Amino acid sequence: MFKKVLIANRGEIAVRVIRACRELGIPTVAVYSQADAKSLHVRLATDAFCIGPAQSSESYLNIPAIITTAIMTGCDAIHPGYGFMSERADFVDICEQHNIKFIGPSAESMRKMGDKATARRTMIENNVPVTPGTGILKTVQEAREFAHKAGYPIILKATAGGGGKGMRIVRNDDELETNMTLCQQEAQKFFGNPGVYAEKFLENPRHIEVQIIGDSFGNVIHLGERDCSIQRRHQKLLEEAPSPAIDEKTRQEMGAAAVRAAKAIKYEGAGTCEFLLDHDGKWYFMEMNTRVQVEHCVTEMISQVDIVREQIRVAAGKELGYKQEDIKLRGHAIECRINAEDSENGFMPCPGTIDAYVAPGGFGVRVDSHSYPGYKIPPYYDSMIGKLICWGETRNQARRRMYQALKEYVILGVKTTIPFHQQIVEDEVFISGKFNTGFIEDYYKRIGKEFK
Ligand code: MV4
Repeated sequence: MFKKVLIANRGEIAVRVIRACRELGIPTVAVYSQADAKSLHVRLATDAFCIGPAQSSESYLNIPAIITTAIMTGCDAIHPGYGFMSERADFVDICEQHNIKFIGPSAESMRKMGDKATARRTMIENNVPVTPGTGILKTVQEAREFAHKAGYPIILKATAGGGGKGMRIVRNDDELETNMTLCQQEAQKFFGNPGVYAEKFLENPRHIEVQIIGDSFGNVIHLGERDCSIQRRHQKLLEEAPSPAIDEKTRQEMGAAAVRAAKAIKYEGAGTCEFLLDHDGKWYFMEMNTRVQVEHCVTEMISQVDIVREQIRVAAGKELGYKQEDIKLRGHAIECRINAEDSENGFMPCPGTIDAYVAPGGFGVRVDSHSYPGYKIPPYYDSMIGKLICWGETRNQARRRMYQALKEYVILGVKTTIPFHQQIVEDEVFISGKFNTGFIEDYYKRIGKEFK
C-alpha cells in the first residue's frame, strides 16, 4: 500500500478521500490555501501544509507547490479529487517524473478522453453508439454538408471542451458560419485548441452516466448508472441511482458499452461514461469523465462499493476487489447538492459564516460535508456546503427520506439551496420520474417564475 497520500483538493471531497485513507491505514497530507486554514480537511489529515494564497491558481492549481510538498513530506501518491488537478494530463506526467503515483488514470487515457473528437472515434471503433456527427471540421462547407445530411438542429462542440463548455446550437444555414467562427475562437481562447466538431442535436435528452472502475490487470467493472438530468446551466442539483428511465436490459447494455470504452483505452481507476438518452429510448456516448465525481455517492449507496477506497487500491497495484457478478444493486439513492446560494435570486453564491449547523441523520441518511458550526465559506471556490444522500428500498422511500432529512438540516447564517431541494422532491413531475435535462426550466415555467 501507499506510505502516505497527499490530497490535492479541498472541501468535502478532501474529507471524503482522507476518510478512505484512514480506513486503509494510510497517513495523509492535506494542502490548503490561506483561505482554508480552518477547513475540516486540514484537521482530519495527519499533516497539513499551506501552499499559497486563496486564488486557486496560486494554491490548488500550483503544481510546484503541490509536488514540493509531496516530496518534502514523503508522499508516494497524490489523490486529486474532482476539479483542480484531476483531469490535467500534464500534472500526471509531472507526478510520474517525481515517482509519485497519481491516483487516477494514466496521462495517455486522460488525453484520449480529454480530446472529445478522439474519444468519439475510439467509441465508434469499439461499437459504442455515438450521435451522428463529424470529426474536426476543416471548412464551413463540411459543417453545412453534415447539417443537410443529419438535419438541423446541430450542435458544434469544442474538442477540448466538455461538461457543457464550448458548445453552440445551430438551427439553420444562416446561423452556421458565424456560430462556427465564434465556437472556434472561443475554443482557442478557453482551451488553447480551436478544434470544433458537429453532432446532431438532441432536444432535452436525459443525462445518464455509468460508473466504471478499472485495475492495472485489465479488469473493468461497472456499477450501473446515475440519472443527472436535474441540472441548471450544466450545474447538477440533484442526482439519483438507478435512473427511473433505465430498464434492466438497457442497464446491462449501457454498462457493457462503458466497460468496452474503458477497456479500449486500458483505463485504470474510477471513471464515468456520460450518455444521453433520447425520447425514443436510444442512447449515445457523449464523453468520459476521468475522475471521481461529486455524485459518486449515490452509486456507493446502492452498490455498497466504496469507490474512493477502490480507486486507492487499484492505484496501489492491487486487483479490483469485485468481479462484475459480485455487483448487486439494491434500492434507490438520491443526492442533493446543498450550496450556499440564493435560489430565489438566480442561484447567486452567498459565502459567509455558518452560525448554526446541525446535520440530519438516521438509517439511510448520509452527509458528506466539510462544514461545521462557525465555519466560514470562502468566496474563492464553489459554494458547496455539503451533499445529502438518502437511500431507500424504493425510489419513493428514498425521496420521502430526503424530504425529512432536508427538513432536519439546520444551516443558519447563509442562504442555502435546501428550500429549493424540498420543492423539487415534492414536485409532481419529479415524483413521476418522467423528466429530462429541461426539467428546471420547465419547473420555473410551471410555477410561473422566470428562469434565470
Ligand atoms: C448534447 C446535447 C444534445 N445533443 N449533444 C452538455 C454537457 C456535455 N457533456 C454534453 N451536453 C449536451 N450535449 C447533442 N448531440 C445536449 C447537451 C446538454 C446537456 C447534456 C446533459 C445534461 C444537461 C444538458 C443541458 C444542456 C445540453
